[in-house]
Amino acid sequence: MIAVTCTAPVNIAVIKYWGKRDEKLILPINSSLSGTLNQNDMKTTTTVVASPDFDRDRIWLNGREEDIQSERIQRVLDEIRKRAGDRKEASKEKLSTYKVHIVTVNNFPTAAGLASSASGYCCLVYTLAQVFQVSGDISTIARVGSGSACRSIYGGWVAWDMGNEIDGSDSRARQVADEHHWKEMRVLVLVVNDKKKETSSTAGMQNSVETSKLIQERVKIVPGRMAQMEKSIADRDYETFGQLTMRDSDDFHAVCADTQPPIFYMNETSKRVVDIVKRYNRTCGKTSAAYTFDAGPNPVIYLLEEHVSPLLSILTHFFPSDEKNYVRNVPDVENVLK
Ligand code: 2P0
Repeated sequence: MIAVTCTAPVNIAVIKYWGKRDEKLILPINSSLSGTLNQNDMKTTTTVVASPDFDRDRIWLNGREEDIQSERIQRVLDEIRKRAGDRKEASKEKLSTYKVHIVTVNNFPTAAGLASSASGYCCLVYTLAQVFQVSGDISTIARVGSGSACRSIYGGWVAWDMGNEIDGSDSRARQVADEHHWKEMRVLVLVVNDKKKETSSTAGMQNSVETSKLIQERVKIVPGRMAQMEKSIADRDYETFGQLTMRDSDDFHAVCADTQPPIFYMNETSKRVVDIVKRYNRTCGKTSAAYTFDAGPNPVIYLLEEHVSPLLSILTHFFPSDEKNYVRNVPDVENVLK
């Protein structure tokens, strides 16, 4: 029996991935770039036990058994088993026949637009790779679990190059700068809603590719933006980094609104945070905080350490933690419509 436990953090994109050219292999229509959060913050922890005595594969997510036959989990297991024993030729055949029991937990809300599939599939693939002794680049295996997961394989700043090959072999993650490169950078994750999102990323991006005209414009813009973003990170140029981050988030949500039926991930609270960040930057006389929103209403703010305390006090002034105040200030649509 072999048992391995690993953790993997979430990543938050500053150039967003939205749209696939191949649904099965998970090949994107544009490259993307993200920061991987610290291991101690939002993360997935996965334990894989492999044994010749198990009669079938099983998986538990946050304490509940899930369907192991899910297409994506099967794809990941197939890829891992194909490459099993890379490190030790002798055990290859035997190892790949072992069945696995997988236990995985997130320490943050699952499927609320907080990149849970990114850390989840990254952690699953990384842990399986240790158990089955897989060597080499495993970001392409994480990618077939969930696109954004390939970026969590590395720390620091990570690009997912879209690639050109039809088999996806060059659609993989690449570390742009490691976690020590921009020491003053901080990330605030503001949870305004931890419920499961209504439109999954997978379904949402498929609809966008099929119905949005704007997405075609976005794919033309992204290559230039990726180059500028990489340079701003290399130069630790916050002004450019922050402007590009907010612009790309705005463009991504414009594409969502241009989709049929339109997708609105941001809510009134999200919009108020955008306004607060813009006003904060005006007061500072320069870009000092940059918001970005994924497929959900929760704002993520990239900012340098010196701005964490002042911005947090402004945010807690407008959004006091008292639940009643929060509801009064920002009415929940469901309550209003009752
Ligand atoms: C990103 N998102 O770049 C973008 C921004 C959401 C908005 O990657 O179908 O869960 O599993 O490949 O990876 C969410 O997409 O979708 C995502 P699949 P995934 O972080």
